[in-house]
Amino acid sequence: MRIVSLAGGIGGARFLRGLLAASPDAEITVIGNTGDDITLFGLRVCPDLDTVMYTLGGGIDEEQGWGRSDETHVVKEELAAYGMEPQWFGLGDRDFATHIVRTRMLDAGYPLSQVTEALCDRWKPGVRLIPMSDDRTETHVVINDEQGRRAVHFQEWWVRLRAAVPAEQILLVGADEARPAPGVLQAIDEADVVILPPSNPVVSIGTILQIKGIREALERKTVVGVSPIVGGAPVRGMADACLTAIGVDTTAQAVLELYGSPLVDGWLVAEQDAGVGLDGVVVEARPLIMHDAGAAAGIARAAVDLAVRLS
Ligand code: GDP
Ligand code: FO1
Ligand code: CA
Ligand code: CA
Repeated sequence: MRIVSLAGGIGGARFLRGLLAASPDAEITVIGNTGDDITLFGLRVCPDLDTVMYTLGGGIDEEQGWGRSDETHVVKEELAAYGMEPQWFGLGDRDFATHIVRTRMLDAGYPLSQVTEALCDRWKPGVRLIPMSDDRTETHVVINDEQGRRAVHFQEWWVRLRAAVPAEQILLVGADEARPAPGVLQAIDEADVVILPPSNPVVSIGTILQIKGIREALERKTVVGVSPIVGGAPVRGMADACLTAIGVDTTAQAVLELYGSPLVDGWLVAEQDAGVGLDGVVVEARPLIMHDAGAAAGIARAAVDLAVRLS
């Protein structure tokens, strides 16, 4: 079976680990979000691609959910001693190596999709990981605080400001010109089923859906989504601040309506959210907390089973 899954960072990666366990014989293609990407100290950092690659490749900091296991921060401390900014984003020593390799390859002219493939040669994530686009896009957030109204990079809003300053607008800079990376539309066309994991509906899934042609390709497929919102709150992180910014309630119902039909054909919600519904969508309620890899596998199996039944 051929499965395509979109993915952001932690929520996507943990779900994918479950999907690999639940469907060991499937050919899985992951379309990764690159809206979180940022250039720091001259290095291109792709947090969501790296979170997927490290999680599936066994190199993730399990507790934190992002960054490398067994990490040290000597370079960060030395940069800070020089007064180098920004100091609000913590790159670890091992992680730095990934960004150095990536940046060298990008500067040599390789597209991000080929760079990602090369990085995955080391990590062997067990899936084909493709960035949503080789064209550079970045999520920026319009805020209004004591320094006035301005746009900041998504990471500055998320990490430095902890999404505590209300977002007036969230935009994907470069979206109009960005094309899907090679292989993205073909993988979707050839997929038996498509899964939307419980990733951030605005800055992970919503971002990927903004790349020209991706939503239209997905609408031709059987798509099952897993709600990242359980009992009216994100399971982890600050997705509620992102949803509020685009005028969407933090509920499993509102996220389903945001994705909408005909995009979504099946929707998994938590048991306390039973009652959610939308014309044209089959909704199932089941436990949705990924306590461990086994729980994630159970959720992934339920998503694939529903998709197969609907296809
Ligand atoms: P990020 O890029 O690291 O923020 O990760 P994603 O965008 O892939 O996923 C973030 C979303 O995952 C958040 O909105 C969480 O609510 C959701 N999430 C995290 N853990 C779980 C879980 O165990 N169950 C469900 N249903 N959602 C989860
Ligand atoms: N998240 C933080 O909250 N603080 C950090 O200093 C930080 C550094 C970082 C470095 C590399 C990386 O791949 C991810 C990193 N993250 C950090 C996570 C990341 O910024 C966000 O959680 C996601 O981009 C949001 O989806
Ligand atoms: Ca992300
Ligand atoms: Ca559909």
